[in-house]
Amino acid sequence: MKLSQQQLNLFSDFGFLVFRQLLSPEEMEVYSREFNAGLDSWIDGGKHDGKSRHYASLMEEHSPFISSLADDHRFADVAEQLLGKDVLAIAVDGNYHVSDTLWHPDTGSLDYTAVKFCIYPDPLNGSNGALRVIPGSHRDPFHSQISRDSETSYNLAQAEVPSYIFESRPGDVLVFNVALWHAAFGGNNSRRQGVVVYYEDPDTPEAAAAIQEQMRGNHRAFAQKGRPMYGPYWRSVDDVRHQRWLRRLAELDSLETH
Ligand SMILES: O=C(O)CCC(=O)C(=O)O
Repeated sequence: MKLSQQQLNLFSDFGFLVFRQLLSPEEMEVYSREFNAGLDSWIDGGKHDGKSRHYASLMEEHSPFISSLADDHRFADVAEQLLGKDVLAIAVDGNYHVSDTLWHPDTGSLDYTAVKFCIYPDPLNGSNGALRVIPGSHRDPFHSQISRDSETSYNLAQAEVPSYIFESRPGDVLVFNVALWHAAFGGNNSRRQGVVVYYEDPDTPEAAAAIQEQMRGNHRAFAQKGRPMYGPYWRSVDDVRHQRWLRRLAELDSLETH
């Protein structure tokens, strides 16, 4: 899938892009089924209690279609074009979100770039938990100026902070630069969100160090769940690009969960 210059400009300046109906209704049916099977397989007792956020990897045998999206040209090729270079597929996972997600970016470092594709298997709007993003907040100085405390800084409730609201139907996908500030308000207690995440393949010491630091955090989260981040299913994918991702992560000492 080849992006137009306009799409690249939009992503560069505003930090996100929307693809309407990137996944077909038939694909979303499979997505929805595998999503629940994959997430529930990580829950003792097999059922989300709706009390706290649950996230789990979807890079396993319970969710082969979802896992394969990381290799799919609609995602991997697009990530390469958005970052303008080779990328590394880092994560395919899913969340049952509970209530609001407050404003935050996904990275503490602007030394590396990365993108996150968000897939919501249920229709969402501004009042029931649609993702919101602050356009242009992926770049400094704006990125660092934004305050998490909207009440004190802007005299605004979190949900009143100026933003783009991603109203979506199943099959719509939003991709954002992980430095972009984002949030969601008004969702129910099992709001489903799937993601596919790619980091740039680093070619400076600063980017490599920032990625290694981020990956240590990622692995810690899996270690707490008692599982490796990258299991046998993900490692066995027979695809040249996929195997390069694994080799490169190993070189960066970021493949194994210790
Ligand atoms: O609640 C949401 O939909 C946003 C989740 C989020 O913060 C993220 O994907 O990084």
